[in-house]
Amino acid sequence: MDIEFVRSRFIKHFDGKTGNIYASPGRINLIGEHTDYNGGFVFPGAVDKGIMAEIRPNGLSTVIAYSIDLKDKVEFKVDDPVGPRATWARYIYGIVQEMRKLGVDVKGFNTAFAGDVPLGAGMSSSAALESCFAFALNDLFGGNKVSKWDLVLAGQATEHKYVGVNCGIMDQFASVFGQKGKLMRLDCRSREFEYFPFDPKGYKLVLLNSKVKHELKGSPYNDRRNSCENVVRAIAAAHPEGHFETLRDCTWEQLDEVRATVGEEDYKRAHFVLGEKDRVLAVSDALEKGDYETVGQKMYETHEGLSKEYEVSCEELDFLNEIAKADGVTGSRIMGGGFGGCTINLVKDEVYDTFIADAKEKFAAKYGHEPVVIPVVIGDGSRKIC
Ligand code: GAF
Repeated sequence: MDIEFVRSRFIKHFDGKTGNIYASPGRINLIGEHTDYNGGFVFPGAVDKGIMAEIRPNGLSTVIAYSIDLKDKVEFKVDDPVGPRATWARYIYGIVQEMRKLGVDVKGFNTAFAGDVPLGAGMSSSAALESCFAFALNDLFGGNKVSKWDLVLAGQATEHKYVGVNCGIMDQFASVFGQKGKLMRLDCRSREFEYFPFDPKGYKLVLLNSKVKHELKGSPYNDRRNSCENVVRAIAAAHPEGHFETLRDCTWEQLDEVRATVGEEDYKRAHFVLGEKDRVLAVSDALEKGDYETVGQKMYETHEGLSKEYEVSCEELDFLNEIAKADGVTGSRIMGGGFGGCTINLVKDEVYDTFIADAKEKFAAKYGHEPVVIPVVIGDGSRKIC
């Protein structure tokens, strides 16, 4: 992302003065999908792509925001009870509201921002936007008194209350806490996490963007979460002596006990989540031993579960997964919420070129366009640039 590009647009669309520039990344996730809102584990890392925003307090009580990519300008009062209609502006509005609740005296500001995370690719462009503004407002108006975890939660609350996606905490966590060259294993129940340096010799991580637009808002994402919560409620009712908050607190046996009560669909969803929790732990062990074959095998298992049990795949992503398998790619799976977006692939150097060429050719022959190849570079989290 080019600082001069953002600055030139900020100068052009406002009064010629410059402000501070902040950046926040999108994320990848090695494994641990749909586990965050189930109290499980995730394994994300920030990427070298994200959102960059220039911001300058304007002495008013109005936020004037310009989206460079969409060429759209929106204004709203800091204390407006309703907020703007445009979805992109609601992320900024939500962050303003949540930061005010955290005691930050947010005043009016001008901002122009741009992004290089592909939209709808499942790389969390929205979390990048939320984290960028949460970090910036904390710096500009809050003397950096708000903790990083509260910035994460402000982003999540924005999704829930102002956008309507009942997401977990993985994306905002990765965007705020990311570190160059490191993945992070986060326990979403305790919020404890560890950094894992990730530089697998002889392998590459690459995303293939199917360009099927993934859109969580109004998607069955919230239905998946509801299914998981139904199962927890059923298990809690069957075990009044226990304490069950999320599927993390439930065992395979308890899940089987309530199978008839919850029905096959909810059962399948929860079955995937319990399996995914175990897979993340297996991957952590394998990474510590440098055993990338096991990492890859678990990635394929996750894909299978996301496709058949959680049912968040689509034809195009299953097709990319099949090509990976046929080409001897070590691991491949849908990444992120699903319903489109990317596959993430762990590829041995010696099969990389063949795989990429094959994926482009076969996908284009079937769907009329090539998938976009995005080599993964693990970058830093939210930061002030200047
Ligand atoms: C989306 C959500 F925003 C995350 O919280 C997470 O649930 C993910 O889908 C699936 O793992 O990115």
